[in-house]
Amino acid sequence: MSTIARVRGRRVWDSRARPTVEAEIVLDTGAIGRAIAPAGASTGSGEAVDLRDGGTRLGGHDVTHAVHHVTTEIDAALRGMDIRDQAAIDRRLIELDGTPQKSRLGGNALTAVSMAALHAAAAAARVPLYVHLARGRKLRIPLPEIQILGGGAHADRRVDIQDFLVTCPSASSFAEAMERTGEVYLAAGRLMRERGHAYGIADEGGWWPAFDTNEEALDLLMRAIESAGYTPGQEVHIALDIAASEFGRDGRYKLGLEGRELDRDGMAELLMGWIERYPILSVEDPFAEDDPDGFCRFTAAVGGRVQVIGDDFLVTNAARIAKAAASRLANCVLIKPNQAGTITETLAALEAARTAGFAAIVSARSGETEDTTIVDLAVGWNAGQIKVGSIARGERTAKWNALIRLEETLAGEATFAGWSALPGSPAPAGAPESQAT
Ligand code: 2PG
Ligand code: MG
Repeated sequence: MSTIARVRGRRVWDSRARPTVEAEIVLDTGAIGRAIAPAGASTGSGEAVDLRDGGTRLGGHDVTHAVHHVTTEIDAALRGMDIRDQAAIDRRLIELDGTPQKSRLGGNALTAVSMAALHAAAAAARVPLYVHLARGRKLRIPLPEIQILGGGAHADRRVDIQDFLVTCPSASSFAEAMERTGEVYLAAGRLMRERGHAYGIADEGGWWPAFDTNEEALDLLMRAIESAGYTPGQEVHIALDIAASEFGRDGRYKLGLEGRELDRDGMAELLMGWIERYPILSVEDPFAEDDPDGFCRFTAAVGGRVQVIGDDFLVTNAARIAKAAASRLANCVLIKPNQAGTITETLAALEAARTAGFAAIVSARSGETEDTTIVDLAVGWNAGQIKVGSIARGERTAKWNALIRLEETLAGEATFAGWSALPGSPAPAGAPESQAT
């Protein structure tokens, strides 16, 4: 048995030039686990809360208190614990924090420590993290959803819709899906330049959205797919993250770019019109987190042919997912470890999704680092899908390139999830059972 000898926090930097928390766990054997907490911009009100220093320094985003908690209180509480017992470690973190949304010690502190514990356990077992997580279960290489154009809170609200993504379930491999996406991304860049609009990129690496309407962005994406030599809806499909909580409240949706306000029905009509006209396979957060009715009606109308994802609304929370399942509010859930705050709660959310018959997408945040823990979670837990932002910028490519390597390593053992990852497909063999990791 290996036990925790020391836990240490460190202030490092994320892709938005903001400080974030790195945790390092050293075991009595000398083995080390290390992980970095990511950070969201379009956050759900129910998710674990990052502890930020506030004030004026570094825009109030500094994390010195959260880092201090890791090195003092958390270190003292976890020393001597069995590294194999992730559930007990996470329970102790939750009890130590003592608040419903982890606001005392910080969701950022807890996420980093919980993920570091997972890495330390894998290091102690001398296996890659995904192997440690898989426990002999059959694996799939996840289907990626990849951003081509940014928007919403990740691009100064230059367009209302947050993510214009592509997904390639018809690809024969992950590597092929990436190649198709790369062609589309480059074609979109060429088209933006031709319009005189290649001004740069948004938070997650997608092209900066210089458009007059949301539909203009969709049209450009269609043309990019075609100009890359693909047929939209065959080789390449469209996925959207509406992130409607950012502009919707009390059943009203303010499309700032187009200067109009829609009610719930108007919003549904707009989205259903897009689904008719564009090869959209997946829609995330089509309604705001305070609008379960909008979600339910939308899922009832299009859930048979489109993946409807709850993100801000479900916040990687098992109880919320179970409730959403009962009212058939969505058919897919986003899984973000730092929304839950610990690995054990993240896995519970994934299990709740499985029980509900929902598909699942392990997701990065808009503020990211080189940390690739979510790649191991997606593969080891056989989540089926992954979303990491665009195909550009190192904090994104760190994850994609790790998956390229894994697909190669696991050739013959793991197949590319492709269509099987989408809702309505039979549950994958080897779905996680109720155990800590
Ligand atoms: C989302 C994520 C990632 P953020 O809404 O799905 O795209 O954004 O991390 O800002 O919540
Ligand atoms: Mg989202």
